[in-house]
Amino acid sequence: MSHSPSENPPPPGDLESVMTLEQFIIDRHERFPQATGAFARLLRDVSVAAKIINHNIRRAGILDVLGETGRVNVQDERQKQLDEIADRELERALRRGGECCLIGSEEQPETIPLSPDATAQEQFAVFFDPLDGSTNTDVNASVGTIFSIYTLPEHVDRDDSVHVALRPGAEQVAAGYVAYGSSTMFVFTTGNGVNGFTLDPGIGEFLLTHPDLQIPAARAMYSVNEADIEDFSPELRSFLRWLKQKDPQTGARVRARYIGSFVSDFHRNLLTGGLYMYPATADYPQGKLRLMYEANPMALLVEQAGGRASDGHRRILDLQPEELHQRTPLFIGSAPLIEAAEAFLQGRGAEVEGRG
Ligand code: AHM
Ligand code: MG
Repeated sequence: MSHSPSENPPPPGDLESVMTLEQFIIDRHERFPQATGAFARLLRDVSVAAKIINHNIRRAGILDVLGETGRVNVQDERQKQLDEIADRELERALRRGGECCLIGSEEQPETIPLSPDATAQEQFAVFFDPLDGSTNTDVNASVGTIFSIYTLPEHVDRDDSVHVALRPGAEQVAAGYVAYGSSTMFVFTTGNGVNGFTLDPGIGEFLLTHPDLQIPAARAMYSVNEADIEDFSPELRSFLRWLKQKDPQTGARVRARYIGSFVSDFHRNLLTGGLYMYPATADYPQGKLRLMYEANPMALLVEQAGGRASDGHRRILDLQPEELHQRTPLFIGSAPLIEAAEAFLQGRGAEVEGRG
């Protein structure tokens, strides 16, 4: 069932009729077996870091933390001050919590072992993009945090943990994102549906506002950096031409929306229907987005919401990662649109229904 904001909104100030993120995790305990106490604490740690990051983003102009640090990260991207703050807060929260034995971040060259002598029942590995779309921070546009959670087998040697943790996305036990938009939302899955929580800044709690999210099949929005069109393959250009035709059933036309912040573009498309694409380009021959902390977590979310994620030929969640910062082309969104994209990219565009 897709969420409708007008459906029985709670009366203002009536907090008894809404559920906090922590209550939700405890209440749904039996519905996802991996939701042990340790897992609940791990999610709490991520949500605490999200609140601190949110606090910094909301005061960014005042605190003068906008702009670059003067350093570049391992991927030759200029780091912004907020990138560093977000990375530090996530690492701190996960280190303090003690449930996580390994992290991998977009802002760090290598995975970092946190607690080699982990005594927690589970040994969680968490991969994250601390501040996705961070070029948007200087212009007051929305950004996000993305996270991906795996469990490691017991008794993993510290030196082996990195290799053991690089597993296909289908093995994630949970994934989610935080969207710092006109409100701040925490959206996650444990492989049993997708639920969205909105931060009530007055009480500092994430409240369940978007239960059981399902991505509409509608050809509503498409998100791609079309400035790169000269780099796109003829098959991809054909797909774009097809996409822009009127829907043969409804007569509706697709709209273009590209914020340049994957979390924000993904979140909008999840609510409205549509797709996000970052194909291979001359600048990024393997695609721009990273498998472990961008494509995989969003792929798990979109599949749990009834959508699909592909590199154009293969399901994202089946890709075997070789290294932490590996990139992949990405086509993600409503299932019929991703199926059509794959058909065009694989030279089967003529089979796609409604092709004019
Ligand atoms: P980042 O993680 O360094 O911010 O890079 C990923 C971002 C995505 O959020 C966004 O969709 C894309 O890069 C925008 O790239 P481009 O400016 O090439 O369109
Ligand atoms: Mg990113």
